[in-house]
Amino acid sequence: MNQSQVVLVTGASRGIGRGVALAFARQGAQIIVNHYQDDANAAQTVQAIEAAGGTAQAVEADVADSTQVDALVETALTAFGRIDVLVCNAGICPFYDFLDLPEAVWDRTLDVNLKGVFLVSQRVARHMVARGEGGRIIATSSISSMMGGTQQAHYCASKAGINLLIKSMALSLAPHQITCNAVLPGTVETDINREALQDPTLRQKLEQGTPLGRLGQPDDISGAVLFLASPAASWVTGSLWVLDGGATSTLQ
Ligand code: NAD
Ligand code: RM4
Repeated sequence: MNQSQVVLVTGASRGIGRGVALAFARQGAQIIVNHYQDDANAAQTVQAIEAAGGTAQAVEADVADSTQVDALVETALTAFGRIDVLVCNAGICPFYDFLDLPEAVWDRTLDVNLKGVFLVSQRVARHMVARGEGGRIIATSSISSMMGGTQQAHYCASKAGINLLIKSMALSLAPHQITCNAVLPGTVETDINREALQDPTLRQKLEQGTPLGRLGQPDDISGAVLFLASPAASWVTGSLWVLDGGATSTLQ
């Protein structure tokens, strides 16, 4: 049923976005692999998608820049004719304590993580509305949208913003049968936290705080995204889906 889905995944050159793109590829989807300054990894994602039976094109664009976002959506529509599913996944997490947090890092984090979801979703939603066949928008939020972090005030604020942006979009776009949902991953091992996770104390604390006993991998997230893009989820909108091995269900 999903055989011919056209899927735009932002931040798909590596990590969770690559995992999501590959999961769609295994269903034969056509995928736009967005990234920022990550050509070599994006090329590898495209190769892996093609090996898995999908079709893909890499498109560099900074999701925080409206001109580049316009070009991204135009390129996608020229290449594939339509966008059925948008996965707003691009994100950054520069670690700084609140007292040392530079204004420029606050601005950039909010611009990429939150404004980026707004810009890409608005452009793609306008296309979906004009096309009149509904659509799916899925954002990668985080459990950090529900809990603070000593090194992550800016990141937590950006992810909390995504949650209510998604719920508000769900209301505006429901008349057009465009569903809007977010997944909220716990700690997933990717480049975003690779250095931080080299600290054995932090790693042990995170593992012990996860009832299922291990950190996440990109494929622990992609199944939920596929479900939200599937016909089975046609009545699901405005939902925030925690995927964290139980980490936010325990006080430990
Ligand atoms: P990652 O660093 O491996 O991948 C980030 C991706 O985003 C890359 O493809 C990169 O090119 C892209 N990107 C960065 N800035 C961009 C920009 N300005 N414009 C377009 N693309 C840009 O990290 P990841 O862990 O795979 O993160 C993916 C998403 O998952 C992020 O939104 C992150 O906040 C979220 N997340 C990650 C975790 C985790 O523990 N890894 C947990 C919860 C949520
Ligand atoms: C996530 C998660 C973790 C961290 C990443 C960078 O959203 O909550 O704290 O690994 O952010």
